[in-house]
Amino acid sequence: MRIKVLTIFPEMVRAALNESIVGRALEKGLFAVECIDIRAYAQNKHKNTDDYPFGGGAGMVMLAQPIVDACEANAESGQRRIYLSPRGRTLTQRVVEELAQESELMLLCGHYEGVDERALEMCFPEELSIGDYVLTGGETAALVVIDAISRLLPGVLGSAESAADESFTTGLLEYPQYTRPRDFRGREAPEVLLNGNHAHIARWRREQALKLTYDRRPELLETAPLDAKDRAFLQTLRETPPEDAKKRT
Ligand code: 9D3
Repeated sequence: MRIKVLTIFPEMVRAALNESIVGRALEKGLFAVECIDIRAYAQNKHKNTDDYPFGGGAGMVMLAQPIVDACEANAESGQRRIYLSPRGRTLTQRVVEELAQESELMLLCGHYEGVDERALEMCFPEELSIGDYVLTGGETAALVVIDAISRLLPGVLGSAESAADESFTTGLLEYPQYTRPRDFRGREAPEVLLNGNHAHIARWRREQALKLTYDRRPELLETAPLDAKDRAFLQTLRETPPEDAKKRT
């Protein structure tokens, strides 16, 4: 897959992509990201990429011309073009899975009060939000999209990591994890994890995942695949009064 990111902050996007698992995957050539500086396509002498909104109002609007020129200069056949925008459809793992099937993506990062609508009509038929909160611009949203896509591409995660794609394969929140030391400042790791009974460990983890999901995201239990044992365990939770609400959201 190749992803082209149109942005007025190409160095911000590049810097973030050089780190961690995404950075390693790019180094290995498992996918490619090209950051395209919209300002390089500005035609006016001050290299402005924005102007005052027609009709008045707060803030600035990104000019159509540099965006459309940047898009046309970087078009590829079969390219899927997406404008990151708070008014887009919301990103979900299902959308990420769909995007991970594409071979050519172009992401437009907006700033100021938005982008001249004509640039969107001409080049970006699709809009995508990463959730209902307000960012300063689309760059961090593009990074979220790229991060989520990258971990689905072949070879990016180790086989162990990808097989254990817990909350989206089990449909439940993940069980708690512990590592050394056994006793951290008087807090013992759960005994069941230390004695090596793998059947007990698997059941304990499953029940922890069920309890966390029951407490925090009960709506997930309606779609998660559950067996008779799971249902029996959930019934015991429903019959037990809640003792600790502090971790609830
Ligand atoms: C005046 C109305 N504002 C919308 C709530 C204007 C506005 C604010 C901030 C328009 C764009 C932005 C910058 N945000 C993004 O570019 C963005 C975004 C977001 O803010 N939330 C969730 N997903 C995304 S994707 C791009």
